[in-house]
Amino acid sequence: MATRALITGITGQDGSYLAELLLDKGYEVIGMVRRSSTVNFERIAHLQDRITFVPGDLLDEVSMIHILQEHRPEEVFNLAAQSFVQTSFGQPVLTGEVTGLGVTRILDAIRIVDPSIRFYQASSSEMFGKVVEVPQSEETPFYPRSPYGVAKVYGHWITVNYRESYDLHASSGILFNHESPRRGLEFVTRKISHAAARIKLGQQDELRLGNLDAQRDWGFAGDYVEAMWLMLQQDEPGDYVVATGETHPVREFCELAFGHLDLDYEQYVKIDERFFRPAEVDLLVGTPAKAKKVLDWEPKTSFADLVRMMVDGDMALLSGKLDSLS
Ligand code: NDP
Ligand code: GDR
Repeated sequence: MATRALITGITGQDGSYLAELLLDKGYEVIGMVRRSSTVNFERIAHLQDRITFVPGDLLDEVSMIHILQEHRPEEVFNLAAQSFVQTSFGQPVLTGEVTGLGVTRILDAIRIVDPSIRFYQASSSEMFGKVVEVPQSEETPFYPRSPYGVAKVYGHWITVNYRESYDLHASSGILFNHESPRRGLEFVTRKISHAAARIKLGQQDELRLGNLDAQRDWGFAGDYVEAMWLMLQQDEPGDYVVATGETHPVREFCELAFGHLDLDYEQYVKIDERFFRPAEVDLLVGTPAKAKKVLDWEPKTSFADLVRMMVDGDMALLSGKLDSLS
């Protein structure tokens, strides 16, 4: 019998890569999707026929209880969230409801329906926020700097609490930024790769960005979903930092992305106050030592390869060589 897994957030970047990985491993994949007036399956178009879609929402515990009762998954990957930090400043309550309390709703549905279900929570390096320690590990104290980061700290601790209170096999992956050609256009890496390609093709004149000095530990999403899966295959649940161990400023991403197209980013990038945040996370760099030791996981894609992959993806998409990035 194939293992059954439920993925929330399956229409997102990570959901698409995780669905691919699980299907390749012979899983039966159930994808929870929220109702919208237009279909947004762009990232999973190529997998659509192999996934069972079920309607549900992290705002609605009843929907999750029904899904678990009806589909009886053995593993649940909670990837759904209001995941954009900038939006969390404008919609702090919604972000708390979805990204924070949503985790309790799904954990509680598991406790009620079948506490033997293994659970993965998509925690985030944004929980570290202000620099307290470098590099950041599973032991580094949290100091979130946005409503999103605060909500993720709640989601992380409620996962730990349900593990300890109800003996759930609940794990939390503290993932540092991970990107891909399927990244949402509002995130800085994809905003840069997409704009560089448009500028190269004469479709755009300039790119407006905020803080170019922020430093991030950027990896490839396709590598990181493997770590999510590995966490649920361990005898014991746990918390794991998933990162590359390298950090780069936004400016360097610009330099490499434009440089890959023989362009000088300084001629096109303009600083725009609208893209600065009320509180910034200046420096993130994680140590994946525990993931390496316990999960035998390591990132495979270098920073330079990631930048090239994203720019090449956008060039292919914008020049009509690809219909979609799925
Ligand atoms: P995306 O923003 O690409 O995807 C988010 C997903 O959540 C989408 O499928 C979205 O559905 C769904 N969603 C949003 N609100 C709800 C809701 N109320 N009920 C049900 N589903 C909802 O995120 P990523 O794929 O990049 O990230 C996956 C997870 O990992 C998120 O929890 C994110 O916070 C976390 N994370 C991401 C990192 C990264 O660098 N990518 C790093 C660390 C953590 P729809 O398509 O309908 O909007
Ligand atoms: P982040 O990703 O906030 O780290 O959260 P994002 O790509 O949005 O920002 C990274 C850094 O770039 C700076 N920046 C800009 N960011 C955006 N989006 N747009 C701009 O124009 C711009 N200019 C500069 C930001 O200030 C920031 O410092 C991502 C999300 O995927 C979260 O869900 C996840 O939890 C974390 O990564 C780890």
